[in-house]
Order: sequence, then C-alpha cells, then structure tokens
Amino acid sequence: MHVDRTVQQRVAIIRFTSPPVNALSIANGLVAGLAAEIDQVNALENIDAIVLAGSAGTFSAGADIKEFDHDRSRLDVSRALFERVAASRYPVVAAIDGTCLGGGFELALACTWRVGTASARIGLPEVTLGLLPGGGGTQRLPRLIEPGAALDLMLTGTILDADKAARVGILDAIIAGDVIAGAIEWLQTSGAQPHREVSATSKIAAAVHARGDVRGVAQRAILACVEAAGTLPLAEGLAIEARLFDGLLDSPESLARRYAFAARRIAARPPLGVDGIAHPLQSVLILGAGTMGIGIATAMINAGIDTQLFDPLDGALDRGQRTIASTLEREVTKQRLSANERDVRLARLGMVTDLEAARPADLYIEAVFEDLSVKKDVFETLDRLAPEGALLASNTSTLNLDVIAGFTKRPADVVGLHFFSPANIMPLLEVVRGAKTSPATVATAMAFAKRIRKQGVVSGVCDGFIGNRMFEEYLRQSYFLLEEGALPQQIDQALERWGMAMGPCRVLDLAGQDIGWSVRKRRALEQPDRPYSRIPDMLCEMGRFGQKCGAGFYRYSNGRTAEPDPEIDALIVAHSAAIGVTRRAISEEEIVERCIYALINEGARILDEGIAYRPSDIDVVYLDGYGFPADRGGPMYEADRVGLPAVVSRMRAFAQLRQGWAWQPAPLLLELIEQRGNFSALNASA
Ligand code: 3H9
Repeated sequence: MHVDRTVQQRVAIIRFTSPPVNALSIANGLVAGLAAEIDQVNALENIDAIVLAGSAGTFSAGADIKEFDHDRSRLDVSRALFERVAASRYPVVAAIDGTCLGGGFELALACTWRVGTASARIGLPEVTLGLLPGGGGTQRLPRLIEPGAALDLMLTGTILDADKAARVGILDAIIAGDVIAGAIEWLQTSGAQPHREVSATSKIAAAVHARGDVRGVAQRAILACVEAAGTLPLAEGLAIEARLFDGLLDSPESLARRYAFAARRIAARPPLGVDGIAHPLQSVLILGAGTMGIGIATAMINAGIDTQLFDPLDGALDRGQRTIASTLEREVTKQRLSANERDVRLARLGMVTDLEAARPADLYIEAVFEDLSVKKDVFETLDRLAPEGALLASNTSTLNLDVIAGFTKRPADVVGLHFFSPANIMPLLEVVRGAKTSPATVATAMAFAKRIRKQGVVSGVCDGFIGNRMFEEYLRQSYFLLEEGALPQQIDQALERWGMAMGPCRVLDLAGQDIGWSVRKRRALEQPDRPYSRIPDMLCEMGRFGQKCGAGFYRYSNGRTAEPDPEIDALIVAHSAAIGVTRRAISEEEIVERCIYALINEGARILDEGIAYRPSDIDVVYLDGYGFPADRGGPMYEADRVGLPAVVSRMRAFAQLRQGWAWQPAPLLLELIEQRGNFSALNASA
C-alpha cells in the first residue's frame, strides 16, 4: 500500500495504491494514510483544491471485505476518513478511473465533486453482499441525485458506466485522457460551485414509498436509511446507517453472500496441482449452430472475441445469424446496447460452411449433437485441422470427455467447456478436466472463462459433471414426491418460497422434458436398481415436452405462464393408485428437505470422488448455474448451517419412507460427522 502527495498549480494531488483493487483496508494502513494526507494538506497554505485519485485503472473497490469478519469498530475508521474529506478546508475532487464501488464510491461522495474517465464504473454493490452502503452512501447519494435513481442503485447494486453516471448527476465531468491532469484542468476551467442538496423531503418519502415492498433484509434496511435521509439531519442519518450496517454484518444472508463472494474467486483459480500457466486465446471456432452453439457464439462476440460459427447443414447458419442478430437487437431496443456496438459485435462473427477453409483458431468448441459417433468425427477432423497448441473443447453435458479426448492424438489439449443454456446469459461454465488434460490447458480455459465474463469451476469427469449429476438426485426426489402425494405446483411453490429461482417442474418444462427423457432411458439400462418415477416419462409419451409445445407439467395457454393443469393432477393421482401408493399430505418442509438433502448427499459423493475440488466449488455451481438462493450460500454451505448430524438424521428418516435406497448417506458425510468436521473445514484445508 502506498499513499503519495504532490502539488501542481496550487492543487494537492493525493494518490493511493493498494493492489489489486485499492480496497480501503484498515489493516494495511491505507485508510489511516489517506486521513493523514488530508489533514496535512489542510494544514498547508497556498492550496486551492485537492485531487484524490486511485491508481492503475482503479479508484477503489470499496471497504476490504476480508476485514468484515474481524474487528467491526474498524469500520468507524473509514467513516471518520469520509467525514474528514467532507469537512476538508479545501474542496476535494475525486478523479475516478476504473472501478469506484461501495466504500470507494462513498469516499468519492464525500468529496466536493467527482470527475471520471470513460472507463469509470460506479456503484454501490453492498446489497449483493447482503449489506447496505455503510459509509454515508445512503445519506449522501439521495441528497445528490434524484432519490428514486439513488434508491434503485442501492437496492439493485447496479454498476453505472461513465456516461450514465454523468447523466444521473454522479459525475460532474467526463475526462478524456489522464484523469489527474483532466481533473486539474476541470478545476481551473469549470468554475464549478459545490453542489446543493437536490432532494426535497417529499421526494425521498415518495421514492421510499414506491419501493416499499422489497423483500431482503438488506433492502429493507436501505429503505429505512434513505427514509432517514429525508427526515433527519445528515449526522443523525449517518448514525442510523452505521448502526443498521453493523447489524447486517452478522445476518445469515450477509454471511452467506460474503462466503459466496470468496467462493467464486477461489473457484476461479485452478486447484493446486493443476495450476499450469495460462496462455491467451484470441479467436474461437464453434462447431454446431444449434441452440448451444448459437448461445456460445453470442457470448463470444459479446466478450470481444473473434468468432467463427461452423455448421454444414443447410439453413443452420442463416438461422444462427438471425437469432444472434435479433438477440442483440433486443438489447438495443432495451437501450442496454448502442446500435454502433451491436454492429461492432456482429462484425466479429464469421460464418463457415467448409471447415477446411476456415481461419485457424486458438480455441475450437464442439457443440454438435450429443452422440459419441458424431463427436468422434468432429474431434478426428479437429485433430487434423487445428493448429498446434489450440485448445479443443467439447460442450458435452453427458458424454465421457476421456473417450472424446481419445479420438485425438493430443488429449492434453482437450477440455470440456460445459456452458449452461442460454449460454449468452447463464454465468456458469464448468471446465471439465479429463484424465490427460494438461494443467496449462485447465489454466488457459479458466482464464478464458474470466475473459468471457463467466464463472469457471473445474470439474472432473463423471456423468453429468458436478451440476447435472447432483440435479438428477434432486429431480428423482421431486418425482417421488409427486407419486407420494404432492402436485407439481406444490413442489415448485415450496422450493421457490425457500428461495430457488424456479421449482423443478417449471425448470423441466422450460428446459424441455425430452432432455431428461433420454437421460432416464439411458439410466434405466445402466442403473436398473435406481429406478425413476414413471411420471415424467408419461408426460413425454403424451408429447408434453414443456413450454416449447404449450404443455408439460403445466399448461402454457398464453406462452410463458405456467398454469396448473387438472389433467396432469389427475394423471399423477391415478399413477399413485396404479403403483399402489396411498397418497398423503406432504409438508413444504419435507419437500424442501428431500430435494435439498438429495443435492447435499450427491455433492458429498462428488467431493469424495475428487470430481469437485472443494465444497465451495459445488456451491458456486449451484448459485450460478441452478438458481440456488444467494442468501443461502449453496447446498454444502446449507448443510453446514443445518449441521451434518441433523442432515443425516433426516436422511435416515427419509430412508424409512418409500424408495429408501435413495437415502444411503454418502460415506464422506458420515466421516465428517465422526471427526466432528464439516464442509467449511474442508474448504479451509483445500
Ligand atoms: C463496502 O464497501 C462497505 C462500505 O459501504 C462500508 C464502508 C465503511 N475487498 O473479482 P476479482 C479482491 S463493501 C477485498 O477477481 P475483477 C478479490 O477477492 C464492498 N478484496 O477481479 C480478488 O482477490 P484474490 C463493496 C477484494 O477484476 C481480487 O481482489 N464493494 C475486494 O474480476 C480481484 O478481484 C464490492 O462489493 C474488496 N472490496 O473484479 C466490490 N474486491 O485474487 C467487490 C475485490 O485474492 N469487488 N477483492 O481472489 C468486485 O466487484 C470485483 O472484485 C471488482 C474487480 C469489480 C472490483
């Protein structure tokens, strides 16, 4: 950490550096260093103003999150810094380059003015950590800009680019070129006066009232703070904000979200032993213009990657191009993308009908039909055509990557890249490491995941990898619950109330019932001793493949809205009778426990087999790929929260019900209980 000061043309420039993100650490002395500089400049004469700047393209990512678990009173040290800045004898301009988030933005809000370069990214993302802006943000922002806009930023954690920040009144100017030189010039030429508070009390009250139905604890606390900003003097509002912030630090929601913040960053690092040296990938060729191929191509051009899409089938590329163009067009219509940027992105996309004539690429991603003989042809061709050193990736979700790698003479360069549909939206990317995949290939794939703004998680090879293998057990329980007395809407409602983004029956209708059908047919041959319920097969036999054909577990008479269907309810009830099961009332608690504990049990097996490297990796897969509630941290985190002995004791109770074979506790769970350990301890040692 380093804070330095220079003076140019009667302007004191205070510059701070604390890699990697200029977090406002108390422990490393940054906050104290900044406070000392502000005091010293205020003691100087012949100064007109102060410029406060970060370094290396970052203003500050906010308070140091890692320090929240230690001494809370330390946060008052940051708050005292912000008050010193606000009370400075000389006006202070925050010169913002790059990220300016959370406490970093609150530091800037305490300044007299804010200017930023085009790369400035500004926001208050505390809510994503289950917190509120606790360094004055809830008090100063609604006094600076429209209170409704201020509230929306705080309630959603949205990050604004420089243009938007200027438009709403956060930035006083956008600087071209060097941020410090630009800030000095702006100070000398703009004639700017300190801002006056723009927000009348009634406006704040109206903005709070309009958003009164928020659900999360952090959101509710944000509303309370902003309400105080409308009625109380600044100092009193700041005191309320500090008190509510400190209370949130211990909330289960914030603890879970902070765990997830760290888990995502840990997951993004290849595990020890496979931490090779990554090399950059500049160009990609995608094979197969089906739904996955098109989604992957969209993700690539959105991330600035030179992309070719190959498909030999008549019309496939035209369809692909149209779909991609209309996806981007929708973004333009919603004003999330400029027409110019749309054109730039589309220009990155090339269509290829003849693989032999395609430009060589750094990465090839196969997204063809899920059939081993088709994959064989593709990988043999790639082995012949791809330049040396290129990565050969398969997007398979069910086939054995080691077998696929065996179709080439370069298995070290073969890796699985399991995207989740829609691939341009879902953040998760399982990076599948085959037995012969080299550490450098894994590292390169993980670095590439970050480049395309996906959350990479390394998985070993097994059927379904981490996510889908666990999901199968979750679905198995959902189907048994249907047989025993529940209806689709009851199962979905229980899990959605618990926090899942979407219940399993709705998920299956959305994904297409036919996908699961083919897996179940395969399983019936491979694992005849682990039968599924016949209910989902019966839907498929009726042609009810889900939303795409207007009927699945639900009816979709107006497109997307799932409506309970009495025909399906009757079919389920009749099926229970046909297999001799007396239906019973099933509680929400049982539904949730059976589905979630099935995830935990299979997760423990996956860990034991070394398919997942850390419990927290499994949690990241579920948070970012399966709509697991962020406030609950992921299935393995949830297992620790409930307590492993309690989880296993419920499993043993479920084993007394029908299909008890599905409730054999994973050996790792029993081992951890015996050692009085838990998944969190495994994370710490991984
Ligand atoms: C707050 O400010 C509360 C205040 O209201 C109260 C004040 C009194 N602290 O994500 P990356 C680390 S709450 C500590 O891979 P990127 C991160 O762990 C805070 N460490 O890079 C990683 O370390 P490692 C509100 C932090 O380029 C490394 O930096 N602020 C912090 O993809 C690189 O991170 C936020 O919520 C931090 N605040 O993204 C912002 N931030 O290499 C949180 C990052 O050891 N941060 N690290 O794993 C972000 O959103 C992204 O990290 C950022 C960079 C966009 C900054």
